[in-house]
Amino acid sequence: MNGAQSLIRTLVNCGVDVCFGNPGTSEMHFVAALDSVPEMRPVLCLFEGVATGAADGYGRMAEKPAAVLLHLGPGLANGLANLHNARRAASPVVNIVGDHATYHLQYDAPLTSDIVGFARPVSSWIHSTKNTLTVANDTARAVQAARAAPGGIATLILPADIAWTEAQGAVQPLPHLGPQPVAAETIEDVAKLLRNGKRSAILMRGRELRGAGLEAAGRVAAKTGCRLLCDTFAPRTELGAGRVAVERLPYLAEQIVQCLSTVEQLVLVGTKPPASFFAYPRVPSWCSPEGCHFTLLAAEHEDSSQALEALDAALGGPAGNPARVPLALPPLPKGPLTPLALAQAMAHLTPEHAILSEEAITSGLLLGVMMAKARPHEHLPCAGGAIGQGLPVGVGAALACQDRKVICPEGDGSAAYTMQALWTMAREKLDVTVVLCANRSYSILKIELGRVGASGAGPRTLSMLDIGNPDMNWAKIGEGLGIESSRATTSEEFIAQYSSAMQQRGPRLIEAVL
Ligand SMILES: Cc1ncc(C[n+]2csc(CCOP(=O)(O)OP(=O)(O)O)c2C)c(N)n1
Repeated sequence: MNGAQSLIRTLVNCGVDVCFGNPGTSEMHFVAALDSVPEMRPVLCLFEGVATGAADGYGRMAEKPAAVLLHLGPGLANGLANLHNARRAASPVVNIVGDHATYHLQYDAPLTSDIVGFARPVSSWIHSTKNTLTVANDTARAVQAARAAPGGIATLILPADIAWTEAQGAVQPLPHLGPQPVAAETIEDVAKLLRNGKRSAILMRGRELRGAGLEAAGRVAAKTGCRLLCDTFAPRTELGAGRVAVERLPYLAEQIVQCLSTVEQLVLVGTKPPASFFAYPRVPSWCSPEGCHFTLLAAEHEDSSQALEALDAALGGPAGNPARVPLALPPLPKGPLTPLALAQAMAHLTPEHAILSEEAITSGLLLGVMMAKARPHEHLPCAGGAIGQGLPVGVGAALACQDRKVICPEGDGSAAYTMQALWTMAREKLDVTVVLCANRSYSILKIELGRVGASGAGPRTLSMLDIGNPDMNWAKIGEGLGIESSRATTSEEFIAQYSSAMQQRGPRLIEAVL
């Protein structure tokens, strides 16, 4: 068994059995080892940002890491923006970066670079394997580090000579470093706080926005009258009819300020006090009211669901009956295809249990409103603000949840960053429907141009925000990358195409011309 085989076998032993990658010469032994470990599913991505984004989507949905295989520093650099998003989502990712053979580095060949320097800002753990005696243990440590609560990016650098030299064999997984329990005193303190008669809200972001944690939060709110809030870009939320009602913080600073204006005490669960996404002249970055009291119920690495259940128990009294979201399906629209019509049609037709990897930017605003009361589903937004993650995250989510429909509402500008994901969807026959919101513009930046108070904008400025010259033909791009694709210019056309996509399995692209 060589180092590469030892590494891949150990990954599989540790439950990591999907690898998104884009290899080069220094990773050829890793690639060659794939046939000797058939339990590992390799997924070729044509751009590294697709591989890293797919690993983010996979990690969010599978709650265990996928591996990523990248080609030295430049391959890693191509994948960094989506590793940044994955870090913000606290997704577990085992990030394997091939390197030159150890003895070759001294010659400073063209692809030599500071891999650790590239990896550091996004990684919770970095290690360069130095010999074949340790490669298996290094791999087990990488998986342990990626999975350690709340989840992070473990970067393992694999020199080519370590990959090709005889190694000691594979090892078994190390213990899982799961979330830590929250101290009983903290629970008691928060229970007391929520009984002091002040106007309170609980702000959530992580695991507690699903399942037992969310239910417990609902009971706490029912007992105490506190509001339940979640971060604007909480990485994975359960939404739709029947779920415990949670208010999502708005995107714009002044709207967050308004939303929080009456809050006297804010209980934080795995998150920070809200701040605005960007700074704007004369608009505060800090969005909480003056004098607001903050308390941390659970840090990101702590067991927030258990903390909310314990809080519910500590509050005592009769069982709280959570406020739940009612089912309110909008009517099917007619006539021109507008963002409102698109939102109505999707909310009306999207099946239960769908996963929405959503990066529709301005076209997603009304979609969010409509989907909030649609059938129960899960929502994966761009957690780190670096666009070009919606399609890759859709790839990863579809591989993690092969029995569920994945839908990618996607802005055309955002899609253009990582459109190669369409090819991987086609190749892997993933059950993903891409709704390409073709407004031929960076619409959000037109809004931001006014908001930042930039003056003197003329035709050159506006040309930097216009992506309609020439128009990208997404139906043809999709077709060219192997996906069944169509174009809808009216509500009726969109409804027909989206309904049929919901009824069939496999990859589809609908270019919604808005
Ligand atoms: C990596 C990265 N580059 C650039 C941006 C800046 N940016 C934010 S939104 C946006 C345009 C989005 O356009 P589109 O997806 O078409 O959505 P629309 O604004 O038209 O609704 C850009 C360029 C970003 N957030 N991340």
